[in-house]
Amino acid sequence: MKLIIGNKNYSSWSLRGWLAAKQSGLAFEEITIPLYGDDWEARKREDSGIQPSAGRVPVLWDGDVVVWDSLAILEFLADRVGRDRFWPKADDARATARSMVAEMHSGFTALRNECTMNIRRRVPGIRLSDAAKHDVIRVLQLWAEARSRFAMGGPFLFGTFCAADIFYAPVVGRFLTYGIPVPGFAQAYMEAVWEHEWMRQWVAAAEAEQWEIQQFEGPVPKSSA
Ligand SMILES: N[C@@H](CCC(=O)N[C@@H](CS)C(=O)NCC(=O)O)C(=O)O
Repeated sequence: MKLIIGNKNYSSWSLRGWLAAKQSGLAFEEITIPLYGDDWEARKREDSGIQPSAGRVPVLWDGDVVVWDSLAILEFLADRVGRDRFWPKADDARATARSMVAEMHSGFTALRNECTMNIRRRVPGIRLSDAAKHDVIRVLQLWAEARSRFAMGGPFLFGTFCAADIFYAPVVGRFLTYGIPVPGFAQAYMEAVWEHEWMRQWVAAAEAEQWEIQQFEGPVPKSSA
């Protein structure tokens, strides 16, 4: 299998696809392509690896079979190796995990737009719009519910590392980058994610990348509080 991803520093959907590939336990070759460089628009048109996704990453190739979009990649891999590797076994936990993943995949637009993933960066004290503040509160509510109801077996949302952690890992990065204040239970969860072996690998690679995307490096509005 071959997984095409974007810059590890900036590409949150790539991180999800990559963590899903790691979680599958299957061997895969990883190809990183720099997003938004001078030749990006041309590459989107011409690179056959990312044509099926109209130039978006991540894209997974399994021989001639192609699957794009982080959630489709995760589900494709779950079909290959078994659902239990990705999703909690109990119906109520799995229903909650699936709902949380779907909500992340289709929502949280304000948070995503105002706090773009930038693993290397630390700019604490960002001023968020009301919509983004609402997104932060919603994330914390979801984490609290998962941790209090289903996380008896470990430090992650549903105990052991699963699809929900894969989908919320970039949010952990965003909270760290922009210094979003969180309660203690969330801090402990964020530490567990950041210390996970695969996250350490991803962060080290992001820090080693030389590419800079200027549109994601500009000043951020600061909170006066
Ligand atoms: N819904 C897609 C989103 C993929 C996506 O927007 N990827 C971004 C990188 S994080 C991208 O490829 N952007 C390049 C572009 O749109 O030109 C997924 O879940 O994979």
